[in-house]
Amino acid sequence: MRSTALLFTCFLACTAHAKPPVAKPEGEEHLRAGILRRLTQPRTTLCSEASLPAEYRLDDDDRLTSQSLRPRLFDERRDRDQAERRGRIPDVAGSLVFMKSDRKSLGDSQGVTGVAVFKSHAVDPVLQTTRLDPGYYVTIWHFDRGPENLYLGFAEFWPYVVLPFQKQPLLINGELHLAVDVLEADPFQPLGLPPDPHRVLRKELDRIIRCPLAKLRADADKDGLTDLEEEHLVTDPLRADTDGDGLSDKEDPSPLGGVAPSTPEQEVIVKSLGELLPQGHGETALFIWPSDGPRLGIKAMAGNRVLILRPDEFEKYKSKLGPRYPVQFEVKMEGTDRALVYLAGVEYRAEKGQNAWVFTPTGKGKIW
Ligand SMILES: [Ca+2]
Ligand SMILES: [Ca+2]
Repeated sequence: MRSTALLFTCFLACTAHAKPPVAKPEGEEHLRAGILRRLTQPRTTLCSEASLPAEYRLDDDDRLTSQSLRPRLFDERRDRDQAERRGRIPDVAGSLVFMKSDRKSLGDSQGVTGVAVFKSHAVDPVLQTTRLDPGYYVTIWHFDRGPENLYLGFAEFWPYVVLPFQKQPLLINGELHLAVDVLEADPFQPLGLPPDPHRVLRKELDRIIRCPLAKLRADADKDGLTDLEEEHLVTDPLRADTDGDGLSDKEDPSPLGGVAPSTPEQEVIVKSLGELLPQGHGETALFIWPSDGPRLGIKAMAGNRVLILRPDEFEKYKSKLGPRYPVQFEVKMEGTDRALVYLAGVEYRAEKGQNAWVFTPTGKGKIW
């Protein structure tokens, strides 16, 4: 009788605190339907744009329309030093645009000790090997709970460039206020070299964008990626493990792929993407690989994340989120234990040793 009562008590308590059941791997059809549905939904824009009030505008001498002027900025160097002393950003490391910690810049926020804007490739893909078009993140340091990193939903030049000078209060009434230039890249001519990396479609200087923090923070499935980040990763914002492989979207190096390799070629693919992609400088870097094959679960990729998209999904991705350049990747098998791999401009000889694949650069360009 006593054990029955205990059991009943436990049943109530355990039910109340039960964790959701572990997701089963999703079928390809279900995964694909979700990806296509999300890619056909309109893109979310959370920041509204207006003219920057005259008192916050830059002097002509300070006028920044190009990144090439940034090294001249003493304030920025000082702010960078400050950021480095603070230990930088634990989750989203990238390049610092500015950091402010004076009371005037922090606006009407309570319990906030600093605000920084960083650029990162966490959800905006690396262009093959060139790190153009990083996305913008804001970091807000809270006195009682440490730093908070929030994605702003746009990449540099798509269409904004966040200015290193910020004269206005940054946090007002639950919104982030940022001085920006509109230098909208032409999607048909996005390649080029600094200081004019893009042909500009729309140019408007001295703008301000206002981004509601509560909306930037929204994370419906509580997996640590915001709804906005998930939109750019094409993951399901209502499901913490989109591909059902047991790894949450945030931890999963291939959040749209869950299948284990079942052929030697798939083994080489998984190992190549896992080991040979160029590493970021302490930042998570997103690569896109359009593939007709199975969506492979690519584990143990230090610092990298790969989105595996079918060719038609990749076209929809570009229509929605802007032109992107997938990683160039090919595998040519020579029997079952040798292969040639061409990844991000470099050719490797892959050979299966005792239990692992070993890659050696051939020193040649691709000849097949
Ligand atoms: Ca989420
Ligand atoms: Ca997963």
